[in-house]
Amino acid sequence: MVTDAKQRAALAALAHVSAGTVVGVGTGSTVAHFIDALPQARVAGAVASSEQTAARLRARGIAVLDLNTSGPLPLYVDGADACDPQRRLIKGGGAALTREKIVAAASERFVCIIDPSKRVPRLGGVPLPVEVIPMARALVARTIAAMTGGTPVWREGVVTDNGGWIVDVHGLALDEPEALEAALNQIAGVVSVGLFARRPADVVIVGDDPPWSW
Ligand code: ABF
Repeated sequence: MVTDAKQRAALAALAHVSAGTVVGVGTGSTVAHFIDALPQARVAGAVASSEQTAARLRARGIAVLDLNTSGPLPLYVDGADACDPQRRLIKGGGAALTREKIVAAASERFVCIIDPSKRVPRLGGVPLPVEVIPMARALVARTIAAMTGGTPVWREGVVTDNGGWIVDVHGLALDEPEALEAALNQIAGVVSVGLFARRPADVVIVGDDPPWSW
């Protein structure tokens, strides 16, 4: 079952956590299993990539710290929507991509936990989420369509923890993920892009039975 696979990947990630450290924690159903098991790792605290994650951490008795005062983090653990052999990721299905990117950037090591369905030979099978400033939604959508030939679809009704909106770009050619990430980041009104190619994961754990990583 997918739930078991998510839990296996999450539990395997505990081996990367050192007692007494502050850990960055992502968002999503795979990470929820990690949070549930985290009390046994005896961490000093956690930096959360979303309000949802912060609430779950607090409910498990784990102190939630502000990234501005925590300093650099030794470890970030998060899920993904798709992962290629180079550990490049598409993230943002849960609309938390901007804070996920910030916490990943602040972390020395990024351990990504996925169920086997997320492992893909090349990125592009899932839409690419982009967080935008609300007033720039249509501008960003037009620009991305002209620039890439992809089809942007507004995720209507979703407001991120930062007050942003999400546009999901379908049908992208993702032959050069690093270049595309850089180009999309330059569009006025884009807050962040759910491509994690320039800063990929350092380790990916797949929740097969038994779990394995590369
Ligand atoms: C977050 O949670 C995201 O970036 C990604 O969209 C999602 C992974 O989904 P799940 O763990 O629920 O399968 O990390």
